[in-house]
Amino acid sequence: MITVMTHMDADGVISLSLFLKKIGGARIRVYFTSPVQLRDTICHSVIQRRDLGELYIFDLAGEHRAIFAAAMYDSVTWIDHHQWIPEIELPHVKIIIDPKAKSAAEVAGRYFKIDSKLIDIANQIDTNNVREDMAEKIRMIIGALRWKYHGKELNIKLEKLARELMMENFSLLEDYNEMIEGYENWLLQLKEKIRKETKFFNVKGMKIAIFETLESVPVYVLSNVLSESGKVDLIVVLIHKISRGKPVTKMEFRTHTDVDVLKIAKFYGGGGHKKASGASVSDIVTIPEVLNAVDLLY
Ligand SMILES: [Mn+2]
Repeated sequence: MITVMTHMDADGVISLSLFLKKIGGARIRVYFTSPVQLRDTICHSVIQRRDLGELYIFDLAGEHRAIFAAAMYDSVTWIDHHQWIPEIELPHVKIIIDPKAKSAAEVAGRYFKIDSKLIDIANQIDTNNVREDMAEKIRMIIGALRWKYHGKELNIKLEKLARELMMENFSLLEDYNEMIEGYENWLLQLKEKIRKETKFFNVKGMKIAIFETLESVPVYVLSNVLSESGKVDLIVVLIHKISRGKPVTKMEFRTHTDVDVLKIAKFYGGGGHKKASGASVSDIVTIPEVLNAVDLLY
């Protein structure tokens, strides 16, 4: 059995669709995860299994510990477009990275020699430059699924969507309309909250916007709302959560300008790329602390 680990976003879902197309829709094990959780996801996936077989990883930046974890599998094909250089080389772990590609789906399409309308859709969504209704619809469906479901259930729903997209029969997507409506109502309230609660700062001539929240939010929505009142150099989202009885701060970084947001993500032990990055810190991260970090790094 083939195992796939892919990013829990539109690019990750579409990369999976392309792979499914490549293997004729065969049954596989799928895990949707994030760069920060990748190593844990891999470790979890090997428990009580004898024949690990092939592992495919899409749209997830890694580091040496994740590579070593992946290396437990018989062979690994790792396709990504984030800005990172693998620290170790192993003969059975093939890592294909193209940071110039607009999406991992683009790299996957080239690697598997699959041409599909889905690649352009992934490009539009991943660069937050949605031009077509179908791209907007797919982005809304994934946002709505992540809003409505969690854990195993979300995993099943996202795989189902990837299989529907694989067929490129977009009329199937009409079934999501009702859920999208509920999600849109929630989004309206979120936008209101963003306009009211985002705090602005100026450090070293950089315009910084910080939004604190207790629940995960679609970061592109925040970025789009903030752009209504001019370009922001550094957008920071602080998501405060409790995990296993301890505080965790999930951080997201974006920019409307040329500021390299990968730098601050790395400072907090995270990753991503120059325009979009994130980190997860096992502690409470406060606004003054972030501003200090910006002052130090830029
Ligand atoms: Mn991507």
